[in-house]
Formats: sequence, C-alpha cells, structure tokens
Amino acid sequence: MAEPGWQTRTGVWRTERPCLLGILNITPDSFSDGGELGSADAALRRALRLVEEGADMLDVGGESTRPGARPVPTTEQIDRVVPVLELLSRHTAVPLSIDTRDAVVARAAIDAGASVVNDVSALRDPAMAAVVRESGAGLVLMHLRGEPATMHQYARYDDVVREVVAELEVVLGRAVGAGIAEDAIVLDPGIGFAKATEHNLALLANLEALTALGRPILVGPSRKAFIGQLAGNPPPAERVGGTVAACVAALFHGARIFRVHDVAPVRQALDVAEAIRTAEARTS
Ligand code: HH2
Repeated sequence: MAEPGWQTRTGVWRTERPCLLGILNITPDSFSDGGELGSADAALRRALRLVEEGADMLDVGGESTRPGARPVPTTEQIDRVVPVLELLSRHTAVPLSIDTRDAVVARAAIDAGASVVNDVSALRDPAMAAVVRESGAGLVLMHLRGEPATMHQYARYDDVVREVVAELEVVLGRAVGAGIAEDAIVLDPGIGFAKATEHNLALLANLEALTALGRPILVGPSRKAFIGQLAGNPPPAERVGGTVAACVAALFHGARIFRVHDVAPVRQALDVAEAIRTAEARTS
C-alpha cells in the first residue's frame, strides 16, 4: 500500500523512504546538546554536516522542552532561530522545520524559510492553527500532557496506546476543523513527553494503532532518558546504539519520519532495515 505523503510549504514530501529530521538545537540548555551551537556559523556547519550524513530535513529549535524546562520568551526564541533559518535557507536546499509551541515564533520562522511547524504542544497556542493554515506549512502534531515543566506528573495511563491514539485523534480533528489540510499533518506519540519508560516502550511497540489514523508517523526517541535507563545510564551523547535500536523498531511498527541528533548511524541503520522490511513484504 502506498505511504501517505506529507504536504509542506516546499512541496509534497514522499514518505516511501524513511525520512530523517536532523536536530539543530539553538539553545543553551537542551538535555543532550545544549550550548553546542553558540553562533549562526556553528549552526550552519552542523547543519551542512547533518545534510551530508543523510538528513532529509532540519528541525531548528530555540526552546528546550526537556522535563522541567522553563518556557523561553517569544523574542528570545526569535533571536535564536531566525538568523539561523535565514542562513540555512541561503546555504542548503533541504526543507527546514521550526520546533516551537509559539505562533509568533512560527510565523517569524516561516518568513525566514521554514516550511514545517513542529509543535510539541499540538496547537495549544490559539493563534497557531491560523499561522499553519495561511502559510501552507506542514505540521507535526505531538502528544503531550501538561507542560514540559510539569509533565512528569501526568505520566499515568491505564492503556497508554489507546489513550495516546484517542488524544491525537482529537487534536487531528481539531487541526482539520481549523482548516489545516489533513495532507499537511504528521502525528507523533511524543516519546519522553509525560511518559515513563514502560509507556515509551509500549508506544514504540504498537505504532500500528497510530498509523490507523491515516497520517505518517514521526518518532523522536533520540538519546532520551528511557534509553539511558535501559542501557546502564550512559550520558546522552553515548546513547547512539539505543537510538538506532529504537528507530529500527519503530520503522518495523510503522514510523516513517525520525527526529535524531546522530544522523549518520541512524541513516545507515534505517536504509538497511527498510531494505529488509520491504523484502519481507514482497515475499510474504
Ligand atoms: N523531542 C524533543 C524536542 N522536540 N519534537 C517532536 N516532534 N518529537 C519529539 O520527540 C521531540 C520534539 C526533545 O528533544 P531535544 O530537542 O533533543 O531536547 P530539548 O527539548 O532539551 O532541546
């Protein structure tokens, strides 16, 4: 069966090949790479490396959403991300995504060249839907309960898969009801957002339930705490093997888009895993 496409401002994104979204955090405090990109030039160098390693899209963020993080004011986010997006637009042809919950930041980022809005709060800002609709940007709707500062207290579920699918179905309906084209939307179970390790594992193992909503699935397990917990607590930058494992498992359960820091190893792993997956599909 053909994979659903993803309509962004720069055209339809075909998800026949696993898509890699390389992470560019322009933040002093991100959990794994905070403070690494202190200037637009450093961000450009990292971006060009990620593209060379096989990133299909770059996700630029000016606010950490790690557990306990405090919100970053609009103007500060804009000051962080807009110069980087402008520079990237001039130097690379890959589509750019803005990781923000703030409609004013999203608007400024789109004007600076972003073609996708990655909103981990799934349209909590009442002005966000209009920004996405009017600009024709692609949209990532992620599952989150509460706010990053407080979300750990909402990591309680009777049936995490059923509840996350039901809650994402509601936000998908709300987005479409607000006039956003369904083709522009991808869904994300929000790995690590108001989820304990057992919840992350159940979601990654049952993404088929989410693909039933008819939109491509994005996952963001990269370097997250559950990998540390399962692998003897290495620091985030040493969670590459666990990230690869989570992405490959997610691919076999239906994910098509992968948001990662370590593009080269994940690209190689997913290209091989996808060849195996499609060979299996042809012979069964
Ligand atoms: N995870 C993070 C940030 N944005 N967006 C989507 N769609 N899905 C995710 O799982 C996701 C996301 C958190 O990771 P990171 O950017 O590495 O850390 P921080 O929030 O500390 O900057």
